[in-house]
Amino acid sequence: MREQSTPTGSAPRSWLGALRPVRTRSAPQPALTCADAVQDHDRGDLAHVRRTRTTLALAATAVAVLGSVAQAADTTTVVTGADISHTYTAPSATADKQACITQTETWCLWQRDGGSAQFVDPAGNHQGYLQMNTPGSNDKVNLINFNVLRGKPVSALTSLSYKTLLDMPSTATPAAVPAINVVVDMNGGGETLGTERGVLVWEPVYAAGGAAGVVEDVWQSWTPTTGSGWWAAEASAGSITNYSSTWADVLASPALADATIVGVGVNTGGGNTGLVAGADALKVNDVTYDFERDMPLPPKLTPTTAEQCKKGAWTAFNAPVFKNQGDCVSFTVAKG
Ligand SMILES: [Ca+2]
Ligand SMILES: [Ca+2]
Repeated sequence: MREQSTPTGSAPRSWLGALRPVRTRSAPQPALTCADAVQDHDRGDLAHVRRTRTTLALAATAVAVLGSVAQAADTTTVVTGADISHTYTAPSATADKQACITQTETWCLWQRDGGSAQFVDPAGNHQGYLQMNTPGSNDKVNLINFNVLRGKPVSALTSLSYKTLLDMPSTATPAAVPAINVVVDMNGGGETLGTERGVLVWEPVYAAGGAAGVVEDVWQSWTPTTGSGWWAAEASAGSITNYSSTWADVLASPALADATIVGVGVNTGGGNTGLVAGADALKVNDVTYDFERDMPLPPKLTPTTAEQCKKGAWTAFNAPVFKNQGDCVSFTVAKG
């Protein structure tokens, strides 16, 4: 895994007005090992009210209505803090790790050392995401779903995508955005921890665009199943050529022929000092996990007359949000 930056006083950051540390960048440090992809867990307190919704994609519905060839409908499931069934912070907590791989656990959050994660919604408009913070060099955060595709062969994962945000001023290097972790049981039959546990990792920095392909302060979409950038950790190490492998390479690896999936999720590992990053819209085959902060929606405020836009009143509207008074007026005119 790439590593970089010296600690530069990354105080906990708030989306709601707290001052952020001055952005600094340090020279890249020698890479740490890749052995810290996924391991243990402990209990935290992300307390949000659970709210899960599932929606059928309109396109898929239309296909059905038209009587075309049937296809699986994509679904979206909102994931908030209340959906995390297990949270842990201690390293090498076998009991925690074991708990996460039982069928009763779904989302497990691991926050090692100073690593932390929270579901945020900076604009308060349900455009939330999972914010991942690793202020220190050994900090680590990952959120893994231990039920999706559980027990299935690795080949059952046919499509994988997600979005990342490098939230500046991060003090980590620009390419340090959350990675994908696919936890596997190397010999199938249910993970027994230790030597059977492998982790297949995909990181944007190793994708075709390299470090230059990761843009600051912009949400970027990645589809790890369609390009290179995979590497392997723990028991799966050596099963593929690190960093240049495609998902097809993973599936073709003899070392992974009997491997089954234990869990799929997002991770920021050690060596990313000062990283503040976001992850969202984790899509595993036809299911999208939409990370959101659970909070009441603000009332919808939409102008109906141009007069309502004037004297600064345009700033109060949120459906839609306007850039200026003229924008607001134009909207009302267009609406008639
Ligand atoms: Ca096994
Ligand atoms: Ca979201």
